Amino acid sequence: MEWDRKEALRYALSRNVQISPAAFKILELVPIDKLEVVIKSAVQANKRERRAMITSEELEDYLGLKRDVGVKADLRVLSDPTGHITTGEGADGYGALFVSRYEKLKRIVLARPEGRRLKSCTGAAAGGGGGSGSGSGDGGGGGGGGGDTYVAGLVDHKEVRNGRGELRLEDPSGMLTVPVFNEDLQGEVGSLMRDQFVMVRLGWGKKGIYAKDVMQPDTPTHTPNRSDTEAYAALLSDLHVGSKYFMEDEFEEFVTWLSEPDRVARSIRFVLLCGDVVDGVGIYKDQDKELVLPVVEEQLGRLEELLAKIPEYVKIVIAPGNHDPGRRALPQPAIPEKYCPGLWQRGNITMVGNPAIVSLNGVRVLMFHGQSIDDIVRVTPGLSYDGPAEVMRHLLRARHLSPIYGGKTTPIAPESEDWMVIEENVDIFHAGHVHRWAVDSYRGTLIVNSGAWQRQTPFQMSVGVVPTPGIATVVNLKTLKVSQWTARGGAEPG
Ligand code: D5M
Ligand code: FE
Ligand code: ZN
Repeated sequence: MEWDRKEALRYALSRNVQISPAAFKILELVPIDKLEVVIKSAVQANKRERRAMITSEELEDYLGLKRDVGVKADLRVLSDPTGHITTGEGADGYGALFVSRYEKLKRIVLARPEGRRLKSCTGAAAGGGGGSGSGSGDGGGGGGGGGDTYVAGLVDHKEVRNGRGELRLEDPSGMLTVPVFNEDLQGEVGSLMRDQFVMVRLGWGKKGIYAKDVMQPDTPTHTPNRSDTEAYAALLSDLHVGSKYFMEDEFEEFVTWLSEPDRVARSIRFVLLCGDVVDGVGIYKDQDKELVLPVVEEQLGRLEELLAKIPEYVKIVIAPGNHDPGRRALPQPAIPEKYCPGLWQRGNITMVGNPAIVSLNGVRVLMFHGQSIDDIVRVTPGLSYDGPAEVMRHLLRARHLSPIYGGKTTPIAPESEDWMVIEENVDIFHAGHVHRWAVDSYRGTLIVNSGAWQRQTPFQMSVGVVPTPGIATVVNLKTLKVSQWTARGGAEPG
Protein backbone atom coordinates (compact mmCIF):
# COMPACT_ATOMS: atom_id res chain seq x y z
CA MET A 1 0.00 0.00 0.00
CA GLU A 2 1.30 3.47 -0.85
CA TRP A 3 1.81 5.93 1.95
CA ASP A 4 0.12 9.27 2.25
CA ARG A 5 1.44 12.13 4.37
CA LYS A 6 -0.63 11.06 7.40
CA GLU A 7 0.85 7.60 7.24
CA ALA A 8 4.32 9.18 7.02
CA LEU A 9 3.62 11.30 10.09
CA ARG A 10 2.31 8.29 12.02
CA TYR A 11 5.47 6.34 11.19
CA ALA A 12 7.79 9.17 12.32
CA LEU A 13 5.88 9.72 15.58
CA SER A 14 5.93 6.01 16.34
CA ARG A 15 9.75 6.29 16.20
CA ASN A 16 9.65 9.39 18.48
CA VAL A 17 10.55 11.75 15.64
CA GLN A 18 8.42 14.82 14.88
CA ILE A 19 7.93 16.46 11.48
CA SER A 20 8.02 20.28 11.51
CA PRO A 21 5.04 22.00 9.85
CA ALA A 22 7.28 23.39 7.07
CA ALA A 23 8.74 19.93 6.46
CA PHE A 24 5.24 18.45 6.42
CA LYS A 25 4.37 20.97 3.68
CA ILE A 26 7.38 19.96 1.66
CA LEU A 27 6.21 16.36 1.76
CA GLU A 28 3.45 17.48 -0.61
CA LEU A 29 6.12 17.73 -3.27
CA VAL A 30 7.25 14.14 -2.81
CA PRO A 31 5.72 11.74 -5.31
CA ILE A 32 3.47 9.30 -3.44
CA ASP A 33 5.52 6.24 -4.43
CA LYS A 34 8.66 7.82 -2.92
CA LEU A 35 7.12 8.97 0.35
CA GLU A 36 7.88 5.81 2.31
CA VAL A 37 11.56 5.75 1.31
CA VAL A 38 11.99 9.46 1.97
CA ILE A 39 10.42 9.40 5.43
CA LYS A 40 12.20 6.22 6.53
CA SER A 41 15.60 7.59 5.60
CA ALA A 42 14.82 10.95 7.26
CA VAL A 43 13.79 9.16 10.48
CA GLN A 44 16.94 7.05 10.32
CA ALA A 45 19.13 10.14 9.90
CA ASN A 46 17.42 11.82 12.87
CA LYS A 47 17.98 8.78 15.08
CA ARG A 48 21.61 8.56 14.00
CA GLU A 49 22.20 12.22 14.80
CA ARG A 50 20.08 12.06 17.97
CA ARG A 51 17.61 14.65 16.75
CA ALA A 52 13.87 14.47 17.30
CA MET A 53 12.49 16.66 14.52
CA ILE A 54 12.61 16.37 10.75
CA THR A 55 13.15 19.92 9.49
CA SER A 56 12.30 21.50 6.14
CA GLU A 57 16.00 22.20 5.58
CA GLU A 58 17.11 18.60 5.75
CA LEU A 59 14.24 17.53 3.52
CA GLU A 60 15.11 20.21 0.96
CA ASP A 61 18.70 19.04 1.11
CA TYR A 62 17.75 15.42 0.76
CA LEU A 63 15.35 16.06 -2.11
CA GLY A 64 17.76 18.34 -3.90
CA LEU A 65 15.21 21.14 -3.54
CA LYS A 66 17.75 23.71 -2.47
CA ARG A 67 18.06 25.99 -5.43
CA ASP A 68 21.55 26.63 -6.63
CA VAL A 69 22.25 30.15 -5.39
CA GLY A 70 25.06 30.38 -7.93
CA VAL A 71 22.49 30.60 -10.74
CA LYS A 72 22.10 34.25 -11.60
CA ALA A 73 18.74 35.99 -12.01
CA ASP A 74 19.52 39.41 -13.44
CA LEU A 75 16.42 40.94 -15.02
CA ARG A 76 16.58 44.29 -16.79
CA VAL A 77 13.94 46.11 -18.76
CA LEU A 78 15.72 47.55 -21.80
CA SER A 79 12.75 48.98 -23.66
CA ASP A 80 9.17 49.56 -22.53
CA PRO A 81 6.63 52.01 -23.98
CA THR A 82 4.81 52.33 -20.63
CA GLY A 83 5.01 55.93 -19.49
CA HIS A 84 6.47 57.12 -22.80
CA ILE A 85 3.31 57.19 -24.82
CA THR A 86 2.76 60.54 -26.54
CA THR A 87 -0.04 60.11 -28.99
CA GLY A 88 -0.30 62.75 -31.72
CA GLU A 89 -3.53 64.07 -33.14
CA GLY A 90 -5.22 62.54 -36.18
CA ALA A 91 -3.45 62.75 -39.54
CA ASP A 92 -0.55 64.80 -38.14
CA GLY A 93 0.07 62.08 -35.61
CA TYR A 94 0.33 59.42 -38.29
CA GLY A 95 2.60 61.68 -40.35
CA ALA A 96 5.01 61.87 -37.42
CA LEU A 97 4.72 58.10 -36.86
CA PHE A 98 5.72 57.33 -40.45
CA VAL A 99 8.58 59.83 -40.38
CA SER A 100 9.85 58.17 -37.21
CA ARG A 101 9.57 54.73 -38.84
CA TYR A 102 11.46 55.95 -41.91
CA GLU A 103 14.18 57.71 -39.92
CA LYS A 104 14.79 54.80 -37.52
CA LEU A 105 15.10 52.26 -40.33
CA LYS A 106 17.12 54.59 -42.54
CA ARG A 107 19.62 54.92 -39.70
CA ILE A 108 20.06 51.14 -39.83
CA VAL A 109 20.75 50.99 -43.57
CA LEU A 110 22.94 54.11 -43.53
CA ALA A 111 25.40 52.20 -41.39
CA ARG A 112 25.89 49.74 -44.27
CA PRO A 113 28.07 50.25 -47.39
CA GLU A 114 25.02 50.81 -49.65
CA GLY A 115 23.93 53.57 -47.31
CA ARG A 116 26.51 55.88 -48.82
CA ARG A 117 24.78 55.69 -52.20
CA LEU A 118 21.33 56.45 -50.85
CA LYS A 119 19.30 59.15 -52.57
CA SER A 120 15.92 60.59 -51.74
CA CYS A 121 12.92 59.52 -53.81
CA THR A 122 12.68 62.82 -55.67
CA GLY A 123 16.46 63.11 -56.03
CA ALA A 124 16.77 59.68 -57.58
CA ALA A 125 13.96 60.34 -60.05
CA ALA A 126 15.63 63.55 -61.16
CA GLY A 127 19.05 61.93 -61.42
CA GLY A 128 17.85 59.08 -63.57
CA GLY A 129 15.89 61.23 -65.98
CA GLY A 130 19.01 63.17 -66.83
CA GLY A 131 17.40 66.38 -65.63
CA SER A 132 19.31 67.79 -62.74
CA GLY A 133 21.33 64.69 -61.96
CA SER A 134 24.46 63.18 -63.41
CA GLY A 135 23.12 63.32 -66.95
CA SER A 136 24.71 59.96 -67.62
CA GLY A 137 21.66 58.98 -69.63
CA ASP A 138 20.52 55.48 -70.57
CA GLY A 139 22.49 52.64 -69.12
CA GLY A 140 24.72 54.92 -67.13
CA GLY A 141 25.34 54.65 -63.42
CA GLY A 142 22.70 57.05 -62.24
CA GLY A 143 23.51 59.37 -59.41
CA GLY A 144 27.02 60.05 -60.61
CA GLY A 145 30.38 58.72 -59.56
CA GLY A 146 29.81 55.19 -60.88
CA GLY A 147 28.22 52.34 -58.90
CA ASP A 148 24.57 51.99 -58.20
CA THR A 149 22.11 54.36 -56.67
CA TYR A 150 19.78 53.32 -53.88
CA VAL A 151 16.52 54.76 -52.68
CA ALA A 152 14.70 53.87 -49.50
CA GLY A 153 11.18 54.51 -48.38
CA LEU A 154 7.96 53.03 -47.11
CA VAL A 155 5.95 50.86 -49.51
CA ASP A 156 3.02 52.98 -50.63
CA HIS A 157 1.81 50.60 -53.31
CA LYS A 158 2.93 47.42 -55.01
CA GLU A 159 1.49 45.59 -57.93
CA VAL A 160 2.50 42.52 -59.88
CA ARG A 161 0.16 41.64 -62.72
CA ASN A 162 0.47 40.14 -66.21
CA GLY A 163 4.25 40.02 -65.97
CA ARG A 164 4.47 43.66 -65.03
CA GLY A 165 5.65 44.75 -61.62
CA GLU A 166 5.62 48.12 -59.97
CA LEU A 167 6.66 49.45 -56.62
CA ARG A 168 5.79 52.90 -55.29
CA LEU A 169 7.91 54.19 -52.44
CA GLU A 170 7.46 57.21 -50.26
CA ASP A 171 10.02 59.09 -48.20
CA PRO A 172 9.81 62.57 -46.67
CA SER A 173 10.84 64.08 -50.06
CA GLY A 174 7.94 62.51 -51.97
CA MET A 175 7.01 59.46 -54.01
CA LEU A 176 8.90 57.37 -56.53
CA THR A 177 7.44 54.70 -58.78
CA VAL A 178 9.90 52.02 -59.85
CA PRO A 179 9.10 49.35 -62.48
CA VAL A 180 10.14 45.80 -61.61
CA PHE A 181 10.97 43.62 -64.64
CA ASN A 182 12.85 40.70 -63.14
CA GLU A 183 10.57 37.78 -62.36
CA ASP A 184 12.23 36.73 -59.08
CA LEU A 185 12.18 40.32 -57.96
CA GLN A 186 8.50 40.54 -58.83
CA GLY A 187 7.92 37.61 -56.48
CA GLU A 188 9.69 39.47 -53.67
CA VAL A 189 7.78 42.64 -54.36
CA GLY A 190 4.55 40.65 -54.30
CA SER A 191 5.20 39.54 -50.73
CA LEU A 192 6.17 42.98 -49.42
CA MET A 193 3.83 44.49 -46.90
CA ARG A 194 2.30 47.89 -47.35
CA ASP A 195 3.99 50.60 -45.25
CA GLN A 196 7.10 48.54 -44.66
CA PHE A 197 10.52 50.10 -45.17
CA VAL A 198 12.54 48.86 -48.16
CA MET A 199 15.63 49.90 -50.05
CA VAL A 200 15.78 49.59 -53.84
CA ARG A 201 18.89 49.40 -56.02
CA LEU A 202 18.14 51.35 -59.16
CA GLY A 203 19.19 50.68 -62.71
CA TRP A 204 18.72 52.96 -65.69
CA GLY A 205 17.18 51.52 -68.84
CA LYS A 206 16.00 53.08 -72.10
CA LYS A 207 12.80 54.26 -70.51
CA GLY A 208 14.27 55.40 -67.21
CA ILE A 209 14.76 53.81 -63.83
CA TYR A 210 13.92 50.23 -62.86
CA ALA A 211 14.53 48.06 -59.82
CA LYS A 212 17.67 45.93 -59.93
CA ASP A 213 17.23 44.71 -56.40
CA VAL A 214 14.84 45.17 -53.49
CA MET A 215 16.24 44.88 -49.97
CA GLN A 216 14.60 44.77 -46.58
CA PRO A 217 16.46 46.21 -43.60
CA ASP A 218 16.73 42.62 -42.31
CA THR A 219 18.43 41.27 -39.23
CA PRO A 220 22.13 40.67 -39.87
CA THR A 221 23.58 37.33 -38.82
CA HIS A 222 24.79 37.74 -35.28
CA THR A 223 26.10 35.70 -32.38
CA PRO A 224 23.50 35.78 -29.63
CA ASN A 225 24.32 36.82 -26.06
CA ARG A 226 24.24 34.03 -23.50
CA SER A 227 23.92 33.76 -19.75
CA ASP A 228 27.18 32.85 -18.04
CA THR A 229 25.39 30.61 -15.55
CA GLU A 230 22.97 27.83 -16.35
CA ALA A 231 19.73 29.71 -15.79
CA TYR A 232 16.52 28.79 -17.59
CA ALA A 233 13.56 30.89 -18.70
CA ALA A 234 10.01 29.64 -19.26
CA LEU A 235 8.15 31.42 -22.06
CA LEU A 236 4.34 31.40 -21.98
CA SER A 237 1.46 33.40 -23.35
CA ASP A 238 -2.30 33.43 -23.86
CA LEU A 239 -3.38 32.00 -20.52
CA HIS A 240 -6.84 33.57 -20.88
CA VAL A 241 -7.56 33.29 -17.14
CA GLY A 242 -11.29 33.73 -16.61
CA SER A 243 -12.26 31.85 -19.75
CA LYS A 244 -14.14 28.58 -19.45
CA TYR A 245 -11.43 27.16 -21.67
CA PHE A 246 -8.43 28.29 -19.57
CA MET A 247 -6.50 25.09 -18.69
CA GLU A 248 -6.23 25.92 -15.03
CA ASP A 249 -5.30 22.41 -13.83
CA GLU A 250 -2.49 22.10 -16.34
CA PHE A 251 -1.25 25.60 -15.56
CA GLU A 252 -1.25 24.80 -11.85
CA GLU A 253 0.68 21.66 -12.60
CA PHE A 254 3.29 23.77 -14.38
CA VAL A 255 3.50 26.19 -11.48
CA THR A 256 3.90 23.29 -9.05
CA TRP A 257 6.65 21.80 -11.21
CA LEU A 258 8.69 24.98 -10.68
CA SER A 259 9.10 23.96 -7.01
CA GLU A 260 9.83 20.32 -7.68
CA PRO A 261 13.19 18.59 -7.26
CA ASP A 262 13.90 18.58 -10.97
CA ARG A 263 17.23 19.91 -12.24
CA VAL A 264 15.67 22.12 -14.91
CA ALA A 265 12.79 23.32 -12.72
CA ARG A 266 15.22 24.36 -9.99
CA SER A 267 17.24 26.39 -12.50
CA ILE A 268 14.30 28.35 -13.85
CA ARG A 269 14.86 31.97 -12.90
CA PHE A 270 12.50 33.75 -15.28
CA VAL A 271 8.90 33.28 -16.39
CA LEU A 272 7.72 35.49 -19.25
CA LEU A 273 4.00 35.94 -19.94
CA CYS A 274 3.58 37.44 -23.40
CA GLY A 275 0.04 38.77 -23.40
CA ASP A 276 -3.58 37.65 -23.18
CA VAL A 277 -2.91 36.71 -19.57
CA VAL A 278 -6.64 37.07 -18.92
CA ASP A 279 -9.62 36.63 -21.24
CA GLY A 280 -10.89 40.13 -20.48
CA VAL A 281 -14.48 41.32 -20.63
CA GLY A 282 -16.39 42.53 -23.68
CA ILE A 283 -13.59 41.59 -26.05
CA TYR A 284 -15.86 39.74 -28.45
CA LYS A 285 -19.60 39.29 -28.90
CA ASP A 286 -21.35 37.16 -26.27
CA GLN A 287 -18.07 36.60 -24.43
CA ASP A 288 -19.87 36.62 -21.07
CA LYS A 289 -21.31 33.18 -21.86
CA GLU A 290 -17.78 31.78 -22.03
CA LEU A 291 -16.42 33.34 -18.86
CA VAL A 292 -16.18 31.66 -15.48
CA LEU A 293 -14.93 34.94 -13.98
CA PRO A 294 -17.07 37.77 -15.40
CA VAL A 295 -15.06 40.68 -13.92
CA VAL A 296 -11.59 41.53 -15.21
CA GLU A 297 -10.26 42.36 -11.73
CA GLU A 298 -11.33 38.88 -10.62
CA GLN A 299 -9.53 37.34 -13.58
CA LEU A 300 -6.32 39.19 -12.71
CA GLY A 301 -6.82 38.29 -9.03
CA ARG A 302 -6.98 34.62 -9.94
CA LEU A 303 -3.82 35.02 -12.04
CA GLU A 304 -2.14 36.56 -9.02
CA GLU A 305 -3.15 33.61 -6.83
CA LEU A 306 -1.71 31.17 -9.35
CA LEU A 307 1.53 33.13 -9.75
CA ALA A 308 1.91 33.40 -5.97
CA LYS A 309 2.76 29.69 -5.96
CA ILE A 310 5.88 30.35 -8.00
CA PRO A 311 9.01 30.57 -5.81
CA GLU A 312 9.92 34.17 -5.07
CA TYR A 313 13.40 33.88 -6.57
CA VAL A 314 11.77 33.36 -9.99
CA LYS A 315 11.32 36.70 -11.78
CA ILE A 316 8.06 37.04 -13.68
CA VAL A 317 7.50 39.50 -16.52
CA ILE A 318 3.94 40.27 -17.67
CA ALA A 319 3.19 42.02 -20.97
CA PRO A 320 -0.35 42.73 -22.26
CA GLY A 321 -2.20 41.36 -25.29
CA ASN A 322 -5.43 42.24 -27.02
CA HIS A 323 -7.57 40.55 -24.32
CA ASP A 324 -5.98 42.36 -21.38
CA PRO A 325 -7.36 45.59 -19.93
CA GLY A 326 -5.72 48.91 -20.79
CA ARG A 327 -5.15 50.47 -24.18
CA ARG A 328 -5.93 48.27 -27.19
CA ALA A 329 -3.86 50.14 -29.78
CA LEU A 330 -0.17 49.38 -30.23
CA PRO A 331 2.14 50.11 -28.55
CA GLN A 332 0.30 49.03 -25.40
CA PRO A 333 1.33 50.26 -21.96
CA ALA A 334 1.55 47.70 -19.14
CA ILE A 335 -1.78 46.46 -17.73
CA PRO A 336 -2.73 49.45 -15.55
CA GLU A 337 -2.20 49.09 -11.81
CA LYS A 338 -5.82 49.98 -11.02
CA TYR A 339 -6.92 46.58 -12.37
CA CYS A 340 -4.34 44.55 -10.50
CA PRO A 341 -2.56 46.37 -7.64
CA GLY A 342 -1.53 42.97 -6.26
CA LEU A 343 0.46 42.05 -9.36
CA TRP A 344 2.17 45.46 -9.43
CA GLN A 345 3.13 45.18 -5.77
CA ARG A 346 4.67 41.71 -5.82
CA GLY A 347 8.42 41.86 -5.50
CA ASN A 348 9.11 39.25 -8.16
CA ILE A 349 6.70 40.54 -10.83
CA THR A 350 7.59 43.17 -13.44
CA MET A 351 4.80 44.67 -15.53
CA VAL A 352 5.85 45.85 -19.00
CA GLY A 353 4.12 47.09 -22.15
CA ASN A 354 3.79 45.52 -25.58
CA PRO A 355 6.28 45.43 -27.24
CA ALA A 356 9.08 45.36 -24.68
CA ILE A 357 12.69 44.22 -24.56
CA VAL A 358 14.02 42.58 -21.41
CA SER A 359 17.46 41.25 -20.62
CA LEU A 360 17.65 37.92 -18.79
CA ASN A 361 21.24 37.55 -17.55
CA GLY A 362 22.30 39.48 -20.66
CA VAL A 363 20.10 37.52 -23.12
CA ARG A 364 17.92 40.09 -24.87
CA VAL A 365 14.32 39.04 -25.34
CA LEU A 366 11.88 40.96 -27.52
CA MET A 367 8.38 40.35 -26.18
CA PHE A 368 5.55 41.13 -28.58
CA HIS A 369 2.06 39.68 -28.21
CA GLY A 370 1.73 39.21 -31.97
CA GLN A 371 -1.45 41.01 -33.02
CA SER A 372 -0.05 41.83 -36.47
CA ILE A 373 0.40 38.14 -37.32
CA ASP A 374 -3.30 38.05 -38.21
CA ASP A 375 -3.03 40.86 -40.75
CA ILE A 376 0.16 39.52 -42.28
CA VAL A 377 -1.27 36.03 -42.72
CA ARG A 378 -4.31 37.57 -44.39
CA VAL A 379 -2.42 39.56 -47.02
CA THR A 380 0.77 37.60 -47.65
CA PRO A 381 0.79 34.69 -50.10
CA GLY A 382 2.30 31.51 -48.65
CA LEU A 383 1.85 32.35 -44.97
CA SER A 384 -0.61 30.67 -42.62
CA TYR A 385 -1.55 30.32 -38.97
CA ASP A 386 0.14 26.92 -39.00
CA GLY A 387 3.49 28.59 -39.42
CA PRO A 388 3.64 31.50 -36.99
CA ALA A 389 7.45 31.26 -36.85
CA GLU A 390 7.61 32.02 -40.58
CA VAL A 391 5.50 35.12 -40.02
CA MET A 392 7.83 36.13 -37.20
CA ARG A 393 10.79 35.74 -39.60
CA HIS A 394 9.01 38.18 -41.90
CA LEU A 395 8.89 40.68 -39.06
CA LEU A 396 12.61 40.24 -38.36
CA ARG A 397 13.36 40.86 -42.05
CA ALA A 398 11.15 43.94 -42.13
CA ARG A 399 12.56 44.94 -38.72
CA HIS A 400 9.10 46.03 -37.79
CA LEU A 401 6.51 44.36 -35.57
CA SER A 402 3.44 45.72 -37.29
CA PRO A 403 4.34 46.99 -40.73
CA ILE A 404 0.80 47.16 -42.09
CA TYR A 405 -0.97 50.24 -40.82
CA GLY A 406 -4.76 50.04 -40.83
CA GLY A 407 -4.86 46.25 -40.68
CA LYS A 408 -8.09 44.71 -39.51
CA THR A 409 -7.00 43.45 -36.11
CA THR A 410 -4.03 45.67 -35.34
CA PRO A 411 -4.99 49.14 -34.23
CA ILE A 412 -1.91 51.35 -34.13
CA ALA A 413 -1.89 54.61 -32.21
CA PRO A 414 -0.45 57.73 -33.89
CA GLU A 415 2.58 57.89 -31.61
CA SER A 416 5.19 60.50 -32.48
CA GLU A 417 7.77 57.73 -32.15
CA ASP A 418 7.41 54.36 -33.88
CA TRP A 419 7.87 51.86 -31.05
CA MET A 420 7.28 48.92 -33.38
CA VAL A 421 10.60 49.26 -35.22
CA ILE A 422 13.04 46.50 -34.28
CA GLU A 423 15.99 48.83 -33.76
CA GLU A 424 18.45 46.45 -32.11
CA ASN A 425 19.31 42.82 -32.72
CA VAL A 426 17.68 40.57 -30.17
CA ASP A 427 18.63 37.09 -29.03
CA ILE A 428 15.10 35.78 -28.53
CA PHE A 429 11.94 36.96 -30.28
CA HIS A 430 8.96 35.85 -28.16
CA ALA A 431 5.36 36.20 -29.37
CA GLY A 432 2.03 34.47 -28.86
CA HIS A 433 -1.50 35.39 -29.96
CA VAL A 434 -2.08 32.68 -32.58
CA HIS A 435 -2.24 29.92 -29.94
CA ARG A 436 0.08 27.70 -32.00
CA TRP A 437 3.42 26.61 -30.55
CA ALA A 438 6.44 27.10 -32.80
CA VAL A 439 10.20 27.42 -32.44
CA ASP A 440 12.68 28.43 -35.11
CA SER A 441 15.83 30.42 -35.45
CA TYR A 442 16.78 33.17 -37.83
CA ARG A 443 20.30 34.56 -38.26
CA GLY A 444 21.13 34.14 -34.59
CA THR A 445 17.73 35.08 -33.17
CA LEU A 446 15.73 32.33 -31.49
CA ILE A 447 12.07 32.60 -32.50
CA VAL A 448 9.45 31.34 -30.06
CA ASN A 449 5.71 31.41 -30.43
CA SER A 450 4.65 30.19 -27.03
CA GLY A 451 1.19 28.86 -27.93
CA ALA A 452 -1.55 29.08 -25.31
CA TRP A 453 -3.08 27.69 -22.13
CA GLN A 454 -6.60 27.89 -23.46
CA ARG A 455 -8.40 25.01 -25.15
CA GLN A 456 -10.00 25.55 -28.53
CA THR A 457 -12.96 27.91 -28.20
CA PRO A 458 -16.13 27.51 -30.28
CA PHE A 459 -15.18 30.71 -32.11
CA GLN A 460 -11.73 29.38 -32.94
CA MET A 461 -13.34 26.18 -34.16
CA SER A 462 -15.63 28.18 -36.44
CA VAL A 463 -12.70 30.02 -38.04
CA GLY A 464 -10.45 26.96 -38.17
CA VAL A 465 -7.89 27.98 -35.52
CA VAL A 466 -6.50 24.73 -34.05
CA PRO A 467 -4.52 25.60 -30.91
CA THR A 468 -1.63 23.64 -29.38
CA PRO A 469 -2.26 24.49 -25.73
CA GLY A 470 -0.51 23.49 -22.52
CA ILE A 471 3.14 23.85 -23.51
CA ALA A 472 5.70 25.92 -21.62
CA THR A 473 8.76 26.74 -23.70
CA VAL A 474 11.85 26.25 -21.55
CA VAL A 475 15.01 27.98 -22.77
CA ASN A 476 18.46 27.26 -21.40
CA LEU A 477 19.89 30.79 -21.35
CA LYS A 478 23.45 29.48 -21.40
CA THR A 479 23.03 27.51 -24.63
CA LEU A 480 19.75 28.96 -26.01
CA LYS A 481 18.55 25.37 -26.45
CA VAL A 482 14.81 24.90 -26.17
CA SER A 483 12.74 22.19 -24.56
CA GLN A 484 9.03 21.83 -23.99
CA TRP A 485 7.34 21.32 -20.65
CA THR A 486 3.96 19.73 -21.14
CA ALA A 487 1.47 18.76 -18.52
CA ARG A 488 2.53 15.13 -18.89
CA GLY A 489 6.06 15.51 -17.53
CA GLY A 490 9.02 17.78 -16.95
CA ALA A 491 11.18 19.25 -19.69
CA GLU A 492 14.36 17.43 -20.68
CA PRO A 493 17.56 19.27 -19.91
CA GLY A 494 18.21 21.52 -22.91
O1 D5M B 1 -6.61 35.17 -30.77
C1 D5M B 1 -6.54 33.78 -30.88
C2 D5M B 1 -6.46 33.35 -32.31
O2 D5M B 1 -7.73 33.50 -32.94
C3 D5M B 1 -5.50 34.12 -33.17
O3 D5M B 1 -4.91 33.22 -34.09
C4 D5M B 1 -6.31 35.07 -33.93
C5 D5M B 1 -7.61 34.33 -34.07
N1 D5M B 1 -8.69 35.29 -34.11
C6 D5M B 1 -9.08 36.10 -33.12
N2 D5M B 1 -10.09 36.88 -33.50
C7 D5M B 1 -10.35 36.56 -34.80
C8 D5M B 1 -11.27 37.00 -35.79
N3 D5M B 1 -12.18 37.95 -35.54
N4 D5M B 1 -11.24 36.41 -37.02
C9 D5M B 1 -10.35 35.44 -37.29
N5 D5M B 1 -9.47 34.99 -36.40
C10 D5M B 1 -9.45 35.54 -35.18
P1 D5M B 1 -6.99 35.90 -29.42
O4 D5M B 1 -6.23 37.17 -29.42
O5 D5M B 1 -6.59 35.02 -28.28
O6 D5M B 1 -8.46 36.11 -29.42
FE1 FE C 1 -4.84 34.82 -27.15
ZN1 ZN D 1 -4.27 37.58 -28.66
